[in-house]
Amino acid sequence: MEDSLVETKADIPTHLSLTPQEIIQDYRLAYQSRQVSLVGRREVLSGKAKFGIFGDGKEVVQVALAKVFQPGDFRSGYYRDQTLMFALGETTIQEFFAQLYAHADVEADPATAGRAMNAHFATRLLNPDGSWKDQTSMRNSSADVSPTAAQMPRLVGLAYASRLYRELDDLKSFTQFSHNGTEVAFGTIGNASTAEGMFWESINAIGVLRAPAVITIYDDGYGISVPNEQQMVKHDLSLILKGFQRVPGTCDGLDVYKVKGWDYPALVETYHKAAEEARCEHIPAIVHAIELTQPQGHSTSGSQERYKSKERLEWEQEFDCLKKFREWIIRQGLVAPDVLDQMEEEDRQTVEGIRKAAWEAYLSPIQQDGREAIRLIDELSRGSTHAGELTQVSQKLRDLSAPVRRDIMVAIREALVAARDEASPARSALIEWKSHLNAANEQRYSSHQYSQSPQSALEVPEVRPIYSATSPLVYGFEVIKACFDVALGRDPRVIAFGEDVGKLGDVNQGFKGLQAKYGELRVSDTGVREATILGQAIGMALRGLRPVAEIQYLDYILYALQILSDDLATLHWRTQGGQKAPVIVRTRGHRLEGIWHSGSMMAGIIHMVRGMHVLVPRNMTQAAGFYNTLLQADEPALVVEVLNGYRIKEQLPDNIGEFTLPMGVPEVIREGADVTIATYGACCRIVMEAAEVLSKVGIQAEIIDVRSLLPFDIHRLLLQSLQKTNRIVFVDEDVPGGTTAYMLQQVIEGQGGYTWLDSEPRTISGKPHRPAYGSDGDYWSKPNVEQVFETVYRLMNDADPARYPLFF
Ligand SMILES: Cc1ncc(C[n+]2csc(CCOP(=O)(O)OP(=O)(O)O)c2C)c(N)n1
Repeated sequence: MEDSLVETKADIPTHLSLTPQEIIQDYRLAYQSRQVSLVGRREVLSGKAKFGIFGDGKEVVQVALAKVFQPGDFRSGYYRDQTLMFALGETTIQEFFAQLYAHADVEADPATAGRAMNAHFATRLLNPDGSWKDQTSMRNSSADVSPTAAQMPRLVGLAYASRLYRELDDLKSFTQFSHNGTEVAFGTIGNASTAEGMFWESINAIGVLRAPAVITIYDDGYGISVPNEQQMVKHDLSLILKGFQRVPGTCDGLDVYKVKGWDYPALVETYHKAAEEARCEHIPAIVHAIELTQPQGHSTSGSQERYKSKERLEWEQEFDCLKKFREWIIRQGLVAPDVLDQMEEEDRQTVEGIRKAAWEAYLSPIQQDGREAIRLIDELSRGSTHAGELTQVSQKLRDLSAPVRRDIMVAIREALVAARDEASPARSALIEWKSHLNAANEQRYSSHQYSQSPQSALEVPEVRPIYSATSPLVYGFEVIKACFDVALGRDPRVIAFGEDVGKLGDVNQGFKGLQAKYGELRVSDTGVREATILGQAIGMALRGLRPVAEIQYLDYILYALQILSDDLATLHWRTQGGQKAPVIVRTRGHRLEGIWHSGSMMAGIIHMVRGMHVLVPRNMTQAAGFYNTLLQADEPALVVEVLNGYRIKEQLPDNIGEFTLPMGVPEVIREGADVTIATYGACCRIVMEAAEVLSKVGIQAEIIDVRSLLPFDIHRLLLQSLQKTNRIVFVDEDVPGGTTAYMLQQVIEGQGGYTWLDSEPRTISGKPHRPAYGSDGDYWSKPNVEQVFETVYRLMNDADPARYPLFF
């Protein structure tokens, strides 16, 4: 043990006043959890479940941790936490098995409704109508994701929210989320996952923000097969975490505890200290739980004998935390061994009983659907000339002892193919029932990608901007600033942060002077750490705040893209509406100068963040309208402002804080009858300029600013324009086949635009490489007026060469 690390004691601390009953209850819970792992693995190996990952070997740490987890606290953890969730009463053993079987019913698996893999935990933070529950009366868990360490960024915000609730007086009334910031956010992570950059970025951010997080590292020496020697310098996390260690008496840094993961009394005391400091003083902590084991290996898809030595496996048996816990209980004389044996036997039976109930609950509705399919197919076969074939189809289904829903759909399809030449009431009944099944499964697997609540962004009523004779002409950045000024003044939950957002008011001054006006906690600077800026926002939003998180340039969103994609965008869907994080991500892009300040990789983004709204306003007034809409909604969104728009003057609406822009509604910014040009963002200016030139040669282009890529043109305005012009061109700065191809697919396939085309649809995009530097680099890397003009003219020339002869 290093001197500077807080040492834990081996004896049961009397001041914790643990009763023998409580200790035995902890043991039994840990024992039951071990049984769940053993039985769970058996279920996978026997084919009832597809994959299993379990928390065996980590039980004792988790029962100790659960003791300090209070109502209002949050967990951000990973797949090893079953014992913690059982101990908190937030996941039942039956729910655990339901998830293992992929029981797609939110009643059976309230965490993910069968949508995520097994051991992906979450509590339901929302009422069925999408409104928040009272978090302070529940023990809360954010929803797990599989990528290693991806639970860490959101932990930053979950913990930091406590600081905001404590230090901002205007938030004191939000007692549904916090009681004076006394809530602790508990993170868990495996030793090997600490090799991820996100772990270090998060630890650093938590330390800098003085966010009350207690992070447990379960150290079992391996990451699947790779030992610590190949994971981290000095093979010992506590050693390398030393630099983060708080100097006693100061608030700077984290407390780092190192404790044996099988040593129950030491663990109890460690968590008691760590949680107390975090809760009362907002001092974060890391608990490095060492000497842990993995009795069944990493998961059901491999065997640890292939990579662990005989000596290591023997050591693991000897140091199994349950074995050690049991020995300690007996040594302490808390219970006689034979009584403990009897309790274990009872617990084994309990777990087996629950498993059985979970399996039956999972299978029974599917079997019921199977029986109905068999009945309808048998009905169809009566009097059919294909009776033989149809009977075979229904018999195949009948023979399956544990059908899945796919088997039923396959049988229906086979039956309909067999009876394709025989129209009959029985066939119609089968077709009707098939659509009923499809609709049910659509709901089962695809609901809640976006908000279904009355606060959906699509439900926010449109309020038009009001202009008067006195509406001033101001720079674009001043429009943004005026909008956020109203938002911050109106709602104390609105918290803005990012690199240079605080003192400077962002690099383009959209928050100029607002930190001075609203304080350092409302408008803040952050370190240069995009993934955790986003994580900070997710955690805060999960705790009822309204973060506006800034990524300084669109180009740098790639650092946060994994968290955007895996965590934020999937959150509502992967919990089937159980959680939401209405984060507004603000960034700027498309056009400035050079390779990493003028990116417009919109297709890369929109394809990876389905579940979020992606808005691409062409000027700052439009951006402000989107912010006003989003601040009334309960959904996450990304707003990409146009980088070169801050110094362009716009008229400031009189109702800058109130007017709203609808999502998914394009705007016709120039009318014309010959060709439709769909574009967005900075390209609007270029296309408008090209349209002027086109008009000089007799071509009237209708220009539509798409404004919102996700959702896209929900009222089919582009189709209406195409019906008029019969020609369409898509323009943007992304790579060829990027967002232009997406828009083309939406209109030509999605809206059925192909039937209205008189000319081939065209796309105009940037080059496949990144934008080159300088004005000429930009001109030859991105769409320009000449290119738009020539492409559209050629289109018209193809249609009517006599009227539009080539002259270039
Ligand atoms: C980003 C990412 N890379 C790789 C994986 C595959 N993977 C799953 S678990 C794991 C090892 C994790 O080891 P550790 O953090 O020690 O946790 P343990 O499973 O041992 O509790 C790996 C590499 C993943 N899920 N995510």
